[in-house]
Amino acid sequence: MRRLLTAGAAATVLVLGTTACSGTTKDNSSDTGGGGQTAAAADPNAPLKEGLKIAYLPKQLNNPYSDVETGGGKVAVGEIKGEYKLVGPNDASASSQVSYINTLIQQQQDVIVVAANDPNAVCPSLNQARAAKIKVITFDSDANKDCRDAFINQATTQGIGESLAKMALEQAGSAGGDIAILSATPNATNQNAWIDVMKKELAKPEYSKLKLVKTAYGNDDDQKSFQEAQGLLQSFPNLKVIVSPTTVGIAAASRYVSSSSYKGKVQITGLGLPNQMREYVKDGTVKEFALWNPADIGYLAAYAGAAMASGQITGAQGEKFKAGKLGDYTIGADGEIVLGPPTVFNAQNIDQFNF
Ligand code: RAM
Repeated sequence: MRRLLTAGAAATVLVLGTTACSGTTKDNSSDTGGGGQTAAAADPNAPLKEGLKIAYLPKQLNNPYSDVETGGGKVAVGEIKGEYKLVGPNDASASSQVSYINTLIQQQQDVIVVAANDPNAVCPSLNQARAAKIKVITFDSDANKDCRDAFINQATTQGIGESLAKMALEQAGSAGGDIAILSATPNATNQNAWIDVMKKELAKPEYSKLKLVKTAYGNDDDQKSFQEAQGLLQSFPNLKVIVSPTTVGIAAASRYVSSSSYKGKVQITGLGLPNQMREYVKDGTVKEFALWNPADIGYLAAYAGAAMASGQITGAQGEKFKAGKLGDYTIGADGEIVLGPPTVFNAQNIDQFNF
């Protein structure tokens, strides 16, 4: 089987799409930054402020992915001697985060780090926060760029979409066939952006053997994702691959398939947490999937937020800042900061990862 990457080292990485470090430093006084508001000039030598109140608002609290992500944030906030806070809804529905943002404004947080459940539903509240001088950093799932100061993207959107399509092609085998997507919520900015790239890839001649028959939504709810996986398999008897670009969906689909007659006949791939997927890789249900280290996203977001709240950066393209153990980062177009390339996990390397 053709591998996406050369395996061997602990971190097998996919280098796809563009990198984070594009752009050169511009005259910040004339730049409006990622948020579309006129920003004060950045002072890269300003000291990092201590005691910053940095609040995390993930898509939902009861998701192991969010736990790892915000765990990394907590470590970074500790390193920079800030005050860490974690709040969030129990479901990832479009408007579930609004009341939390309003409370964080009242509490006069310095930075809100948010994974938007919907790119627009959170915008009025996020802009109220910015009007109250709170820096808004999106991570994982972006909001509309007019209502945040910077976005921490886990990898390039293009790279993630391409890797999902490539893994589907590999897992479908030489004859190809029907594939389906099991996504998170219908509004999720991140999954929708990845699926858009994936569909563009599937339209290319090299993917002509694959037919996307359905995109189902498990809403990042374990039970609903399990049922949706079951429904896809029953509705499409010729299904070869389920691609799930969500850690909740891929784990639920794998659990269903691993104890069904579809095991070995239908492949599951997508984005998963190694600790949740290990048993399905070991029992042969899953051959490969991808992800990044979610802890690093939360960690990077804290440093970006602190650099912004300290006046070192404004969110303008080309600005640089330091992110502790992760090293130096440069802000790209539209206030985007890219963590790095994703890793592909398989039976050979999965035991080298613990998250
Ligand atoms: C789920 C969430 C999250 C996404 C990962 C891959 O945990 O939808 O937003 O980034 O999957």
